Amino acid sequence: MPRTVRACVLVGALWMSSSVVSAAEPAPLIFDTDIGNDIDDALALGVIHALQSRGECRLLAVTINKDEALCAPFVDLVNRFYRRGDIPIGVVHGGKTPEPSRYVHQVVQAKDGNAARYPRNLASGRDAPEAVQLLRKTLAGQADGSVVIAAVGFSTNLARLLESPADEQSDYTGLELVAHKCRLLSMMAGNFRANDRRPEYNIMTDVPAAKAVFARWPTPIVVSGFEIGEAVLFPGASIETDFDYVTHHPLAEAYRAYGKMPYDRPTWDLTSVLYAVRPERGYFGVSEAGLVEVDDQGVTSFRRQSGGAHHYLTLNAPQAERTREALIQLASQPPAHNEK
Ligand SMILES: [Ca+2]
Repeated sequence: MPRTVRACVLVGALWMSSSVVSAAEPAPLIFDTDIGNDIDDALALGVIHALQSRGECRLLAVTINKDEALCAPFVDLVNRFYRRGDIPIGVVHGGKTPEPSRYVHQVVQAKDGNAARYPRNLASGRDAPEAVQLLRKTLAGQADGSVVIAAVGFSTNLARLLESPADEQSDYTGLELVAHKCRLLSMMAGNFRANDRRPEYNIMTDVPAAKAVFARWPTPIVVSGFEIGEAVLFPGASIETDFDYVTHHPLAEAYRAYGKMPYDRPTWDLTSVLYAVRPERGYFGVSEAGLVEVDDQGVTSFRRQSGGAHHYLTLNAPQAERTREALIQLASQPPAHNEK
């Protein structure tokens, strides 16, 4: 057995055994996101906060792979809204999609009188640490085999992490850090519907990075393909009613800014977060083991292989209903009262 395959099998065994105890231990979670492009990233961040309030995860850091200066302040104000304004935020340098977001500006710059509607600590992403440095620092401080990464944007930051050399944060290279510290990578990426050769946005936007992650990432990867989120729509009616427990809700305001209400948006990134924290709850089916491959156009394919480290999510009609209900409840859950 080649060494890399054996390492995957060993990590896979660790993953299986640790998932049994995950109900008692909050999952240490990193959220890597292109927040600011589509609105599902923003709702997914709300879902993470709700899961943390329920004691199921602990958000260690958010790293952003959309290269736009107001995305980090948006994440910061959402974290502040959920009373967790001290969560570190890292930003990509020289990354993809620098164009302005359709919704973060409206929320970051919203005012009531002369005061910012949503208080925040960061004025600009330029004041935030670089993402790979933050990933290295965050991973170095965690227990071996513990960290779950939910990656719902391009693979820019994660590919650079794998390439990173040892530094003052850790004697490990990036690849070694991931192999030692991570338990699971849950990604929104690709397209696994039969006979559908369309490239998926997260892959297509940074093909070399996606190729590198699927070829080299040393832990199990579970992908939520385009078809999963597309089958579970988040209802605009929920935005209109379930978020009214406060006068101004940053996620509802972002959703209204993103598109003409009322509209229902696929839950792509929310599904990936839900699986990352609750892998054992049966919201989804999981494919056989295999390998995800990415071609030069960004088209993904899946090759079954015994002992392969990759799986993709599947979804039947009852699962779609359960997932939708869970995501509505979690996204609209108010902040916990006693959180920092
Ligand atoms: Ca996204």
